Amino acid sequence: MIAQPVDYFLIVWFVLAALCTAYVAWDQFRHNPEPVVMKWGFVLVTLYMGPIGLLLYVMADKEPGPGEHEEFIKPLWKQGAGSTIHCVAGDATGIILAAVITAALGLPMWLDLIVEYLAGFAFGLFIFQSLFMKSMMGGSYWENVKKSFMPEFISMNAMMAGMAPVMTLLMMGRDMRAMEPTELLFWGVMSVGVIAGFVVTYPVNVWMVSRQMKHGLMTQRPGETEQVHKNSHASSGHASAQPSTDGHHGMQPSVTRAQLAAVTMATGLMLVGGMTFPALFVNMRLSARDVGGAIMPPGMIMGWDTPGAAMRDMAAIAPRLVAYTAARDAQGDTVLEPRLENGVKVFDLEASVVRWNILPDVQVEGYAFNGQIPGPRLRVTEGDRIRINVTNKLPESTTVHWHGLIVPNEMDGPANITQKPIEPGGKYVYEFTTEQSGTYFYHTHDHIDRQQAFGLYGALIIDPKNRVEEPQADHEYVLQLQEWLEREGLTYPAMLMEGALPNYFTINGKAYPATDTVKMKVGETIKLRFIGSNNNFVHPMHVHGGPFTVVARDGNVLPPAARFEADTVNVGPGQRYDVIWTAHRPGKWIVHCHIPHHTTNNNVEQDGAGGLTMMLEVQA
Ligand SMILES: [Cu+2]
Repeated sequence: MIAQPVDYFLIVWFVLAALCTAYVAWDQFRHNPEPVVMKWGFVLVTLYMGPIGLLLYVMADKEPGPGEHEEFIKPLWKQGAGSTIHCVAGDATGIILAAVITAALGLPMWLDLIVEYLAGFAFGLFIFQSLFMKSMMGGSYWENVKKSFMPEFISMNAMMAGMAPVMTLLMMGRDMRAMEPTELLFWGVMSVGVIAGFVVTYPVNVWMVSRQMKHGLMTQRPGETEQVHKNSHASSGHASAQPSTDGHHGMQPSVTRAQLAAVTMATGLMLVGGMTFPALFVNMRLSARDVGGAIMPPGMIMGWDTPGAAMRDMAAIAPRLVAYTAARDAQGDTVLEPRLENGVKVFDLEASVVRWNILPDVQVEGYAFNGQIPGPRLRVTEGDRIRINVTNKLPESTTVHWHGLIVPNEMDGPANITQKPIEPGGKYVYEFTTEQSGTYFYHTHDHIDRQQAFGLYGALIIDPKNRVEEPQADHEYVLQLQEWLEREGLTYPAMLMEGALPNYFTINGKAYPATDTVKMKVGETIKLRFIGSNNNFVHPMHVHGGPFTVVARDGNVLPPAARFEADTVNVGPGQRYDVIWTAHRPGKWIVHCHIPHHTTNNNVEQDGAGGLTMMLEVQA
């Protein structure tokens, strides 16, 4: 999926890699005079290293003019490049195949690296290195496997020393789509890993070629068989590999045992370092199945002991999960009319992933009941029997809790405590008789810090049987608060955690200036029902233009003697306050949170405010 700017780069990269590979393959098999194993080596390496593979091919190996290949490939740096190519072709193929398989099997990263090393070594030794040696030297395949073992071991150690940390740190960084072979980013990381491996193992290969431990590039003209070729080199003298002192093509390594032991130990240490270094930064016990595909908020603390569940909890909503895009001006909190079934008021709620505009130019991904944020308003009367059919279309389990209500325990909603969570695609029926009245709300009670932060809540207003008991006003407005974290085109659950603090704030799913304006006349009253449907902050909600009277708290009407005047009320998560405000003077009177950051949109004021701000427009 295209979710980040790097995805555009990757598309360009892989188009170029495909073109480069096609060219190298065509040129190698049509024009370039060298053994078939080497032709395949360049083709594979160009596939993995894209334009860099092409660069190596034309600078070091492609015959510049007829008959010039022998002379052209003589310099040591080119021989070293050739030696590295047939090492990387085999090793990287084994490593990449193993990476795909281990991701599918869900093996932890530390085990991935070991399997990848063994697969890379096996591919390198049994296919590229031994076949190449056989084509150079003749002799039996197994003789060549034996001769190739040490050079391949040294080269592979250096290759993996470069590739392992680059691969691991990029795969398990912020954007863990890199762990999923179905994502372009996985293949991008593999390419960067191969390039890093190439760079680290190149000096080792140059040394081994200079000591005649490995062959680099060579020339093989059409019509020459391998064996004839070997003889012709010995006789005609157009030796093309690193010139050997004894004048024929046999490998006489000029290396001491001490040198070989020291280089082997050094590359072995590089390998161990490369495979353990990432464990300083990332949790290598996790697998693609644990966290693959997750994109984490910038600034989240992820240590080598951060569990996969913690990462999944704080990860962005994957944009491809969006099932419904709401209209730009769609409203949340619309009243859902029940249908009557044998005297029971029945509501249907469906939770799904939506795209939602909190401002005309700011979209978020969210979790919504019935495609709106907040979910639809349920309005019933005290004593009603109500049934709510909940369907879960989210990618994770969920439940619904009826906040503040006296209900049978199995209707209360806490996942894994009073009920089994509703699995994706599942249903659950909540049914109870309302015994209270006032301002209430419903919300998810499964992974609440994630799901409610994404918008999975709605108002539940219960009118008293006897309406005269309720403080009256000319107008009524329900305010449901929420905090959002939206960065770089992705929506993360806002949390009081490092890296997860919110940067947008909404009343009924909209940030000012997209919030509602209520029109009133001087002398009229309005009942504001504040609902702390947000997850993180106590919002001191303030009304301009004179005090209001607090008439109810958490759904309970205060007796007249307990009601009080105020102009600011602290609405904490879960709390509700009903206040009645009188319009004394004409004009634009704002209702807003008194934490000034909460009246900005991503730290910017728009039309004088932002976020948790709305307007009471009073006419004379
Ligand atoms: Cu606030």
